[in-house]
Amino acid sequence: MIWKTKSTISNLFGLIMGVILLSATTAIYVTAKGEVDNAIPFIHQDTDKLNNLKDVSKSVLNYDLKKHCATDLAKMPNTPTEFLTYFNCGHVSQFKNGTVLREFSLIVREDKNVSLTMGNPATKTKAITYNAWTFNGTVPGPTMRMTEGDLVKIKVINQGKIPHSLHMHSIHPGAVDGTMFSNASGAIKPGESFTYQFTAAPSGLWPYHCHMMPLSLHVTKGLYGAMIIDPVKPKEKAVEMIGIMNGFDLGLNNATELPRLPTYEEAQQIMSGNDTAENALPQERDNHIYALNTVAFYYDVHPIQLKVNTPYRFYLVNMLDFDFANQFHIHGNVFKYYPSGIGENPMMVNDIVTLGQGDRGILEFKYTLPGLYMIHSHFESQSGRGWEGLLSVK
Ligand SMILES: [Cu+2]
Repeated sequence: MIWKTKSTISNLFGLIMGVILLSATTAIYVTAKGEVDNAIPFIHQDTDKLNNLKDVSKSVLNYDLKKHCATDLAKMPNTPTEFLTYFNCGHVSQFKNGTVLREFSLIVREDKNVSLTMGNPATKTKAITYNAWTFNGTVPGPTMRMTEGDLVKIKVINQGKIPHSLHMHSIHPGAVDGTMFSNASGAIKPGESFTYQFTAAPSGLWPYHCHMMPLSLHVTKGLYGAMIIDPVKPKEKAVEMIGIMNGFDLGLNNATELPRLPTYEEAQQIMSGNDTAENALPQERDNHIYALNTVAFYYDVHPIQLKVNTPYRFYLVNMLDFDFANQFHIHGNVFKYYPSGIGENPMMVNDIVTLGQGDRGILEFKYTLPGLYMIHSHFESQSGRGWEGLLSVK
């Protein structure tokens, strides 16, 4: 009962905060200069292999269409709403033996100012921005999508000042594991690149992230994203979305005890420290802002639009660092849950799932009753600091 009361207060507080933070601008992924960076190329093509390629078959193209693959590969999602349905299936080609080749490029930068709150010009509340490290300019990085059995090449180009790497969960050779024990793939020097090559398997939902040490620094700074390996046999038709639960450590020395966002002034004071060097880790690390897809309370102000009697498939990833656990709780409904997105039979039917660091799964649900429904972490410390939103079902 006590928990329920606290949670309700938290939710109300969050809703009020979300409305207060109503923003005039929706661009969240901005460059240091303030403009949206759409100029980053996402694809690369291995021209050496062109002679062995044939036209991509219709069945492959049709499946990509069903998977809602982005058609303009250079266009990046600019808001958490756009991020929900942004799936990048890479540059696709096909070998004469039928194997599908998917090529991706990820550019690492250490200079992106990402908005973590929305700000409100009416109340002169400025958005809190964070100097992030990014794959292709956004936090999280692009959601890469492929089919089990595809040959995948991910070229990682390091445009930062320190070494970075890419570690994909899923099955792959040790040589492309992307850690300090896997030679060239484990540390790409500034100005250099490395191409990670593997055959996509097994089908499921997999996080990817930089694996340089200290790991928590490279992850919390923003170098992570999701990779969906689809089964050869398509899943049942559903509207699909992706949500990555994340958080940001602002280096607060005297963290507020209340589950609320830091003010802009607090954040400015806090982030004056140098957090760009590997040895600059603060003594204690904690998250002061939590979110689904980076921006605190974003979906309170911009509810996720759903339709009644429509099946939804929600890819959920927990990329939160420092906290042992994170949660996804849905109101007014239940979901089928598939851990890691693997298998055809759900593990459970529930309205809440608790995930450890790096864990993820697929949620499938359908609303029959219209209305506004909350989604949030059931931990008050997380929902009160930004991880909550609304589903608007019509
Ligand atoms: Cu890194």
